[in-house]
Amino acid sequence: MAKISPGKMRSLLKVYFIAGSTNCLEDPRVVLEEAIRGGITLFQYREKGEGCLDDHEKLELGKRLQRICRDNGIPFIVNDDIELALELNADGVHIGQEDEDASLVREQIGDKILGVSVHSLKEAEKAKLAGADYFGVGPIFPTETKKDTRDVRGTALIEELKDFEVPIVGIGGITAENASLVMEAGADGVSVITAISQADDVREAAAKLRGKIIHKWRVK
Ligand code: 3NM
Repeated sequence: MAKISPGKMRSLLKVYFIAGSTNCLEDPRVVLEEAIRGGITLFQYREKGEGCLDDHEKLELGKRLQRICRDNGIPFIVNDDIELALELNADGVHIGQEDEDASLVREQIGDKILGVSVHSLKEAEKAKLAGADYFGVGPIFPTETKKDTRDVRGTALIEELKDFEVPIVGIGGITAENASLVMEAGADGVSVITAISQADDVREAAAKLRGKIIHKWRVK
């Protein structure tokens, strides 16, 4: 598999759904299927938080969610866990600044998609040199989902990162109501946990978000 092009990456980042078992109100497989029906463009398996699955169970749920993604042509990204990503032969990994060095991860995963969370121009420069395929920037808005985030900075960093020519996805407290602000700042897409996983109607929530993003994308 050749390394993903920035153009293809930008299109995949539009509606980037992230979830694991602790985020979902019902079976994560059902939630993922519904989110796909609603029009998500990329999925990240992030098995974290109180009561999250470990070892064999984490692997098994990963396999099931990956199968659903494969059956629907949605690339499957694994959060943090490089070993799991390699074992599953996932389409990519997403790492934070607290995880392994991005250039070492790039060496381990070859041409798979590499997403890196960045919080400053300096981190972005380093991630670009390491071969990041996209930057995750957040938290844009306050979030209840991740307790150890950096300070909320709004869309300022997204605007500063425009000249890097690396695709950008915003994260943190993003909803259908505020997603336009993230796109207007220059992001290529939005990544969300709560806005989709905790919705009463997951499919409708994903479709609503997609409607906002795709509209912005077309008029850009
Ligand atoms: N990373 P929600 S914020 C996983 O700032 C994650 O890097 C963040 O969840 C960062 O859509 C976040 O529910 C949580 O706010 C996003």
